[in-house]
Amino acid sequence: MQCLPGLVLALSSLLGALALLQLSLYLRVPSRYGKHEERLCRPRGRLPARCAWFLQELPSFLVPALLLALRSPPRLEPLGCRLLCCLFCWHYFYRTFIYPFFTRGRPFPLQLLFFGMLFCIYNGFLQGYYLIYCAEYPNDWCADIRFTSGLLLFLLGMGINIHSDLLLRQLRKPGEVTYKIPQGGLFTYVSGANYFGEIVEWFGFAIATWSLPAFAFAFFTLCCIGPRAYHHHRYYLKTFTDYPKSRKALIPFIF
Ligand code: NDX
Repeated sequence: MQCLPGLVLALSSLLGALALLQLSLYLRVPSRYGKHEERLCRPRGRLPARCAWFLQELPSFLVPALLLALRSPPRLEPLGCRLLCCLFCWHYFYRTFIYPFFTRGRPFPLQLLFFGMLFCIYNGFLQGYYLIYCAEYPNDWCADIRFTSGLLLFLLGMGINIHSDLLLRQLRKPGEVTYKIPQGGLFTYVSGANYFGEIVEWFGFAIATWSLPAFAFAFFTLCCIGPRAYHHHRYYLKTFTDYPKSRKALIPFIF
């Protein structure tokens, strides 16, 4: 396989367009899974959360891993390329093989699962293809301020995301499906602490890779889970009269 810069540009632009479509669809009405589903616990047309999240996220790990394995001759240099590709796979290893097995979430709608999988194939291909076949970094990229600051942001965001997902999980006993007020960690400041972490993580990745595909994905993440954080916030304010009034939706002290 060769690098086709036109393909990278076209796929990144389409990802940006999907982000805008996502924003226009879900700004007013939240995507219908989890606490925003209208009819709850209807088993038909749904898959248990563990199975659904595993299947949905698997292509994001598998596609770049396959591209890496298929690359001939193997690309081992420069170190920056390898590290960046590993960061992406590391996140999706967690999201595919760890997160689903601990989730206590509600069954997930099959229709959204289908679109989610398509999205993960698309994005896994774009990010993997770019990093493995196209990206060119100088040998000292690991010492570049963009790489180091982006990596720090990525790690910080990932830490916030994993910790916040853990706090959410601990709100329920096994088998429970009720919603409670999240407490602790960054939830002290925002309703969408896990989303804030994920957004910081992917903007960190974009800065570290300094690439169009990664910026397009960070923008998509913002347009996808940013509105969802806002809808979560409204849901909490409507449902719990004692919900902390100083808590913001997504960005501490600001929004
Ligand atoms: N999966 C990313 N678009 C998505 C699934 C939906 O990873 O057609 C995007 C992802 C997909 C989406 C994906 C892509 C776009 C799609 C969309 C559906 C439609 C849309 C395909 C791929 C589409 C167009 C038009 C462009 C084609 O019962 P429950 O499940 O609510 O329980 C929850 C629990 N919980 C609580 N428990 C007790 N008390 C409370 N108060 C609770 N609040 C929540 O915690 C869950 O078990 C758990 C987490 O819930 P929630 O709602 O906070 O997070 P969730 O949205 O489920 O995300 C889980 C994690 C989180 O860390 C988040 O950052 C990450 O996944 N994520 C999620 C979505 C997208 C994404 C990351 C990204 O874009 N990077």
